[in-house]
Amino acid sequence: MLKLYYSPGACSMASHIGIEESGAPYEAKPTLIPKNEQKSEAYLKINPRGKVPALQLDDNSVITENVSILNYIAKRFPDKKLMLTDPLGESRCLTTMAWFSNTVHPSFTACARPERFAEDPAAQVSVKETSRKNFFANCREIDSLLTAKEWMMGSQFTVCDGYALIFYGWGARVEMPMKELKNYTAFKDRMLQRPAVRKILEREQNILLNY
Ligand SMILES: N[C@@H](CCC(=O)N[C@@H](CS)C(=O)NCC(=O)O)C(=O)O
Repeated sequence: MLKLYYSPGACSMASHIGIEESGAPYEAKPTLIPKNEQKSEAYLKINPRGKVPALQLDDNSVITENVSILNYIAKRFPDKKLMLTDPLGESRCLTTMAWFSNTVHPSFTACARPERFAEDPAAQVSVKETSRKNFFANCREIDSLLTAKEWMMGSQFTVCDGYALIFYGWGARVEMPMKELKNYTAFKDRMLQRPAVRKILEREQNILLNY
């Protein structure tokens, strides 16, 4: 059976929602960041980078990185139509997920963990302030990408949507004015109506259940 290693509230929720939406049987393996379990000897054998998510396949091979895990899930369970299949549509889906991974997520990390980006405490204050602005600017861009759209890719729900939801929750967690972002907020409300999404938010005790 597929095994998904995740930590509640972390970026692994993108893959968690993706696999739940696929309808495939899988085992959810909590790997708690607050307890540093992602750095345990056992987990480093799964992902030597010590990060969640990781997806372990039946033959024990492991896929890491949300973009790659989500692409794999969409391709392995094509009946669920979790990715656009025409070449341009697929590229657009990957483009957005790559941007989430290489820009939006790191802007939040720099805001939450400035010590990873500057050793000097005074510089950390500046890193935190700047990255907080950068992260919210990225959330505004997501809001504008959702203009007149039901889902990130338009009328079709894809694996990109669970990924987009994470940043809304992170912004809420650090008390950014997420409700000002009208398209993003309406999208969040639509996401919460999906049984698979709700199930994962409940399993992870996500802030968005009561936001
Ligand atoms: N680009 C990676 C990022 C993975 C990542 O940074 N995961 C974080 C959680 S959001 C983590 O495991 N952090 C633990 C640590 O850095 O010790 C992906 O999208 O899968």
